[in-house]
Amino acid sequence: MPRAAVCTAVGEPIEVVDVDLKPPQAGEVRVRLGASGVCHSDLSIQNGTLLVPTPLVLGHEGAGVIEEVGEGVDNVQKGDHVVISWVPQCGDCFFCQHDQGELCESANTAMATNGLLDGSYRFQRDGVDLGQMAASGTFSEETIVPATGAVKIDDDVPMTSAALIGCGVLTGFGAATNTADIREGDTVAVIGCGGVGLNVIQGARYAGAERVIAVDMMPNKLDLAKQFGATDLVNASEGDPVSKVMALTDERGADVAFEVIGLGPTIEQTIAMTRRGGQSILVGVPKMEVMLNVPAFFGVVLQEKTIKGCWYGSSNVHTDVPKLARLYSEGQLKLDELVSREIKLDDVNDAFRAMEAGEVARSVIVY
Ligand code: PAD
Ligand code: ZN
Repeated sequence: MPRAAVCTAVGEPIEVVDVDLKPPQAGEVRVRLGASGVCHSDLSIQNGTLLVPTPLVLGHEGAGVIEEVGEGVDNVQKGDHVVISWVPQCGDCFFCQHDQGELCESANTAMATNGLLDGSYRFQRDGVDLGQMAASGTFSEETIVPATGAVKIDDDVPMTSAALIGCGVLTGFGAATNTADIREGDTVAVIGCGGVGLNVIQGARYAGAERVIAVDMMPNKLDLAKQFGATDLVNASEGDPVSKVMALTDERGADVAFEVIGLGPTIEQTIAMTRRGGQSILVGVPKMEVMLNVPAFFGVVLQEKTIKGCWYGSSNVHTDVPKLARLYSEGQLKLDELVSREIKLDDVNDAFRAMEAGEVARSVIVY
């Protein structure tokens, strides 16, 4: 009987309780979690920014060890270390075949129901079905995931670091290296330097950006941004960040600007600080009712700006997860520096508080 952190309803504190877990069905695996990062998207379900059916086991940024495989599973076996992908990528659907596995159709039912790929549930609490966030449910000592959502990595990557690859790193680094087209010598701006934004910064430097202008309201986040490769720091609590970025770029704007918070006003700032002919990449997940207010002619057409959404760093998890693990082992990717504090599953409510207060890059639950 694993212990798991359950979101019972929007606005309610998370409850850490014993739950039942059914055995894996065909094409599924049971994973004993080693660690799980606490991402803003977990908080967004608890506070109602992201509206999904409740109750459910939260968590979608995890790594662990395969304990049991269901019928027909051949990509992993018992004892393998895996990163959990919150978009299980089937490899066969239209999107996977068009190199856009992050949009894999096989994940649609799971996303809508918080169940597994067929919409059925593996977790129960007191005989009542429990969903699991994005076919993951990593805020649990154990979980069942589709085998296509378990990606094998080398055993030498510590669990705390491996877990972060599963969302914040894959999304942020991928936003810079896959979603955007950053050229050697570019100037990039990043609004929001949390667990995801810091990875956009290190990804942008990896992609060849010469200057990375980090924008945040918290001095501690700007210090971290510098550690992750930012060359210029803008504190958005001290005046309009758009004019500051314009001043730093000969009034032209950034070649590529990223929004990594999920707020209407900062999305508009991101588009405004993008240069003519440049790219605005939207990563942060806004409340569902947020609409963009951008002048279509003067703001987009005349200026030939590209405004592009980013889902899961436009990543192919089956190739990008092992690549990121390798970059980490070679010392080319910072992961340990993202771990602000290691916590217990019981501390998840405090991890949400610390995230809202801007105290942490990532809290990581260690099992
Ligand atoms: P986080 O809370 O760690 O970071 C957010 C950062 O934004 C913090 O450093 C804040 O200080 C900063 N911030 C807040 N308001 C402002 C402001 N007005 N101006 C400047 N800075 C500000 O969150 P995170 O990094 O875990 O996640 C960031 C977003 O990315 C969030 O919306 C999350 O849901 C989303 C996300 N999207 C995907 C995807 O596939 N698109 C994947 C994972 C996470
Ligand atoms: Zn996430």
